[in-house]
Amino acid sequence: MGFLDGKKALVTGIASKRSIAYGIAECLHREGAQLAFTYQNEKLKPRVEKFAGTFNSNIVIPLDVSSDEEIKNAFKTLKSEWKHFDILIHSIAFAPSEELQGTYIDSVTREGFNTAHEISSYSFAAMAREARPMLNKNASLITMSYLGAVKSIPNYNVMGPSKASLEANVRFLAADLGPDTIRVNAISAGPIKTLAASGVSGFRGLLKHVESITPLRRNVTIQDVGNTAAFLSSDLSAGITGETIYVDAGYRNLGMTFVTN
Ligand code: NAD
Ligand code: 0WE
Repeated sequence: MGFLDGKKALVTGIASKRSIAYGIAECLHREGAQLAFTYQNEKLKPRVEKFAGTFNSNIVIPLDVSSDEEIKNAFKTLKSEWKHFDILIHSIAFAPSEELQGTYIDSVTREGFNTAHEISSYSFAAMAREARPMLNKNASLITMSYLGAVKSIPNYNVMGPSKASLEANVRFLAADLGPDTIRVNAISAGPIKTLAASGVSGFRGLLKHVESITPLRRNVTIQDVGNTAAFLSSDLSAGITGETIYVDAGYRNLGMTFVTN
């Protein structure tokens, strides 16, 4: 008996076993949810098919969120498998790598700004709209954010404004879907070494720094994030919507990062 028995979840954003979406899939599966998956491109297709198999799923759908057509088609395909579903996991972000280094003011371009916002924020609203007619009562939509939404973090640059936009997106979607008893929340995770993070120079140093000063004196894992996603997916969190929940071992509440003990 799991607390997600009988729920159906669509999971986006798996690129590897280290992906946050993979940790979320593990926890949703453990609690009894049935899963469906999307993959960004042909290169990722066989990998995601293999992971789906380990979660007893054979629903694997192409979805590159840069195309409105693909977003529409993904939900059309899902509908041929499931008439209705309960949980949508959005775990997708992208900005051009040149814009994740140097100062914000010098690296940001019109095109990079638009790309980051489109892929990392707009796509969540677009998916929510397509999913809406298929969502059951008490459905839960979850996206992934980062502290750069609310604080300036070196090199995170244009991703910061795009996560701020994503968190605002969560509040507006929560207002629209709340009357249908559909909830929308973000999880703001601490840094985790995933594919998206491995391209970032100085990421190891960032992990070491966080580990040394964060209240729990450790980095978070994809299982920490997955367990919170399972809670937010379930009726245990029925009173929470429009919220950004921090899964960061306490980092964001530090007022000073100077170590005294
Ligand atoms: P990841 O590289 O494993 O996952 C990123 C995913 O985004 C990949 O599966 C990729 O296929 C997908 N993606 C990118 N562009 C896409 C597009 N056009 N269409 C469809 N999919 C696309 O990395 P991750 O760290 O698991 O990232 C998942 C989410 O978690 C992102 O929103 C990221 O901002 C967020 N996040 C990551 C961290 C961290 O430190 N790793 C911390 C907080 C939040
Ligand atoms: O949201 C993210 C990473 C998102 C991301 C990563 C990449 C790398 C490869 C978006 N686009 C790209 N584009 C690429 O070409 N995180 C929260 C992880 C992260 O990224 C950072 C961080 C942290 C934390 C970048 C700089 C500083 C800190």
